[in-house]
Amino acid sequence: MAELSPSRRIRRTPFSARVEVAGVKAYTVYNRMLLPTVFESTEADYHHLKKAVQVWDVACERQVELRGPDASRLMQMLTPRDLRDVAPGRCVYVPIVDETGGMLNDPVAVKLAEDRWWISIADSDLLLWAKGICNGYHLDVLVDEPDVNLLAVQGPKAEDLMERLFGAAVREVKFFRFGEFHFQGRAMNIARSGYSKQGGFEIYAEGADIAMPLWDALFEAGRDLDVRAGCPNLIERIEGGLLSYGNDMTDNNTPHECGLGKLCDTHAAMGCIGRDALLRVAKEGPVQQIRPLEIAGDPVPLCDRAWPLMAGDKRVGQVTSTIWSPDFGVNVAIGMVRMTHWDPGTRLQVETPEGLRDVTVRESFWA
Ligand code: THG
Repeated sequence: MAELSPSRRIRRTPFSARVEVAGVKAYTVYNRMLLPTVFESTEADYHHLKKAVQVWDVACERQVELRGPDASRLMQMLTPRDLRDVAPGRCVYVPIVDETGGMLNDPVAVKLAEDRWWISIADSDLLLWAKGICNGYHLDVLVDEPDVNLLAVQGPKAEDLMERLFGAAVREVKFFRFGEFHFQGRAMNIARSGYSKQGGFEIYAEGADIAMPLWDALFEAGRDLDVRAGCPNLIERIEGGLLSYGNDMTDNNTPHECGLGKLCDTHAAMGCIGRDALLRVAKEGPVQQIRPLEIAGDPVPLCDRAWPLMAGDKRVGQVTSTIWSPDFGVNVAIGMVRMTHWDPGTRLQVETPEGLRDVTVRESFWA
């Protein structure tokens, strides 16, 4: 493939200079910002992630800040997840939907205070939607994108590394909670979360000036732990069933189709835009849903468009994420499958760019 021409429209992150020194080999663009995708190779990065610790520049997961007396009210308007019992100090994975119940984003919402949230967004312009709702409803909330840059520390040795910088208390942070820690006199929120199933933390670094000192300190402290620069790994995330907005689902899908129906409490989520639309699908149930799929044969190419999923000559869905898994010795995949064909064990075929392949619907994701 051709190279990506750099320009102001494609934002660098405050970590990009270090990412490049670390030997990044490929980037994608996410929220109009650079996101590394490969360092050594996708497979080498994967094996290392599963046994050591990596530092990921995920600053492209921008924060949409809601601040003001109506912040929690606005947050609840954006999502069908019931947020009434969410206390400050918690992170929540929330589907964000439009007036038709279509998915606009699937961020992690960070509740800083009753009147202050950070929405850690996937790849869509949620800032514009939030500003539009805020202004249209005359809410008393300031909506903006603060200078917060997310750095993830992922892998089985993440705790050991984090303790060296932030002290033993970091080990006490529970899954999807965050606490305030200090680095070089600067306060930063650190959550137990991240886009991998290997465990780890996410550091919400405020102020671009602290980014490189933080990066350098992690590498300095983690030398004997074999700390390396990494990034969300395609193999590991498909094995773990982590969804990718824009790939596995778009605004054409409801949360129920994405398997996120369990996060929706459409009755309780008063004020949620799209509540009426979702009450209908919640009652009837979805007619298609995300499924883990196994593709037979040799390694398939990466999926950069929806591949038709066929039962004979009938189209029954699509495959949207694929890769060869070294640990499981099969092609792991994620797709959207019509209800007539979504039972585990169902045998289908997929039209890859290199021809037809046999597919089996799986019971569960691999990891
Ligand atoms: N961390 C933060 N922000 C993010 C991501 C992240 N923004 C963009 C993108 N990733 C959003 N998508 C996801 C998808 C899955 C998860 C987090 C963000 C995730 N899922 C857990 C799982 O499926 O095992 C648990 C979720 C739950 O509590 O139910 O972690 O990675 N800050």
